[in-house]
Amino acid sequence: MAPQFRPMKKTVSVGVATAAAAAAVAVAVTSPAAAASYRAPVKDSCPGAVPLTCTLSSSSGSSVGGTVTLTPTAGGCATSVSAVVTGLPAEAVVGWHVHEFGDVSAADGTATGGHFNPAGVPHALPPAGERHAGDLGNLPAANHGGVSTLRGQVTSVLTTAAARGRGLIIHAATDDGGQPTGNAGARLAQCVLGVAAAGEEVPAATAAPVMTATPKATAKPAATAKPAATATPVATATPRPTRADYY
Ligand SMILES: [Cu+2]
Repeated sequence: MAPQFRPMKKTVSVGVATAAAAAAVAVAVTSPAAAASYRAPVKDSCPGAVPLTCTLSSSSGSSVGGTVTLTPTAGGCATSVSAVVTGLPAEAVVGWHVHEFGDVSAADGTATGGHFNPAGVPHALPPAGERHAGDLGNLPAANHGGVSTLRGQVTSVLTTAAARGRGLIIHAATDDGGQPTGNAGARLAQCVLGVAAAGEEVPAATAAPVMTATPKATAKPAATAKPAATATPVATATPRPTRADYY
């Protein structure tokens, strides 16, 4: 059951303080019991995770359309983004972002406001760690049919809980990372990130490892042939594929 604990990511961020602290944490984590108590206070639980879907409507006179999906990963603390965007110029590389508002009432997309940026940090391109939560960077180059396809790339600065109900914009130009918003030009398509019918519940999984450490409280000790064995649903701890921060 030891292998299920993967608190390394947090260990790093916490351990940065001093080498001594890092060493102490590293030692503690080697013990499952210690790991459980160590994880508890760490912000590693991201409640409200939910799969989102967004059906693009053209704006600014374009014929751009398509669908975008956001899927929670890492216990809801990161998001896997996929998209199929049509109607782009062949080989175009265009910027796209999650914008502040889920208001698509303006024909030019401006009612969606600026980039979603709750942390108030500068604009940047992925994988920069400090960037707008809505900074998705650029879509892959469109093919000769004008279709850009993206499959499951992870952004660790955006949660689906935060993105829910906000706007998404496909731009006309490449996001060059410049301030304040990347010079990505006109807004060619827009949509509102809504809850997908596919699945509602994505448990705030990360709390699980800590919780499952004590379910020995379950009665019927003798009844079940393997009380200890069943106590290890720790395996359900969500995988943390976060590292591939591509945006
Ligand atoms: Cu934008």
